[in-house]
Amino acid sequence: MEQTFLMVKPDGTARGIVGEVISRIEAKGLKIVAMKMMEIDEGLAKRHYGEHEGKPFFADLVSFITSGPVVAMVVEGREAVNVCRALIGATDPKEAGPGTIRGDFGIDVGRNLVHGSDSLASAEREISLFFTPEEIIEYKRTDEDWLYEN
Ligand code: ABT
Ligand code: MG
Repeated sequence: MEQTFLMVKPDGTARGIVGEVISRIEAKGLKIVAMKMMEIDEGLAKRHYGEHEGKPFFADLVSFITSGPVVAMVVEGREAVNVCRALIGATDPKEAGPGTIRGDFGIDVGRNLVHGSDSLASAEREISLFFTPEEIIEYKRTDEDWLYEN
């Protein structure tokens, strides 16, 4: 099983789609194993988006992600990284397909509602930025035997 980091960004919390995001994760069969609402400070924002440091949109990105509460999660499941990216949709909501979170709820690339780790290595890095090991909880979904063939 893989774990990935998923986060409803300040635009998503402000627009009241936290429940919608959680519902889609649960409906897909993925398991939320850690979750908290929090405010991101500048230091954490810069570490989280470190790969974009120096790019023209970096300052806006940091001020946006620190502008209001986010809901951070660790999501577990088979190929969870790719499955979550598919649920979220393309980076630019204008191009994200209908049925994806960004495709259904967003328009602008700088207001794309949800973050999902883009690789297993990013997932490990981002999970450790936001959660301690003790905050990640192990439990069984009762439908696991039917979600997975083996
Ligand atoms: P994140 O989940 O936010 O990391 O988005 P995603 O991985 O789909 O896309 P990347 B490339 O990591 O974008 C990070 C944030 O930067 C914003 N962005 C990106 C711009 O504003 N302009 C750009 O040209 C690009 C490439 C979009 C992403 N988040 N926000 N908010
Ligand atoms: Mg990214």
